[in-house]
Amino acid sequence: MDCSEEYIRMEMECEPKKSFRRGCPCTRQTGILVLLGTVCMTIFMVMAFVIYLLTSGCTEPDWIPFRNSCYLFSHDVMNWTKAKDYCEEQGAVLLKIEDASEKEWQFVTNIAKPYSYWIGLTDQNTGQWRWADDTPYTMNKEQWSPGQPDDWTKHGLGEEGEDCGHITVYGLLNDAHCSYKMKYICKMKKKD
Ligand SMILES: [Ca+2]
Repeated sequence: MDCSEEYIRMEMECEPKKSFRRGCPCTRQTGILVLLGTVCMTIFMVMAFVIYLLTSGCTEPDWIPFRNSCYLFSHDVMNWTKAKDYCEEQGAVLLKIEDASEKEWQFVTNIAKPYSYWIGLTDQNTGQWRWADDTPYTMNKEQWSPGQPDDWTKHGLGEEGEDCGHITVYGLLNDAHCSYKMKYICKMKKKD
């Protein structure tokens, strides 16, 4: 049965008889009409969601599409290393932002605010800030909070300073102790 055609047919039949109200054969039909409308709307919404998933290239519901990638803004919290491992288990990376992409930076920070998220920046291996996939990072001080990164040591979380990068609640970068637990952002290429 074509839902929309049946819906319109019943509406056309019932509309002129509304004045009869009680006892009108359309009273029962009105109930069916409402039920049919609800079913049609539900089918439409499910189909629209499936089409959205298929065309966005991001097959998991929590992953948000932007250009050629899908992004997961986590709800749970982990330390930096566990967040990196989790992203890699999903076939993704802890967020790496293309150096020259101001639009990607805007996209990420607009969604991230007002929460803090780990991203894939660290200087714990070489003393130089690099992405988690060990590719070089080009420093852009405009994206960092004033005075950061400062490798602060009075955090009481261990001997080391701050070696892992995150987006702050203000949408700017900061270095923090890698053992700290916070939300994280994974990024993966869209599937073909
Ligand atoms: Ca810091």
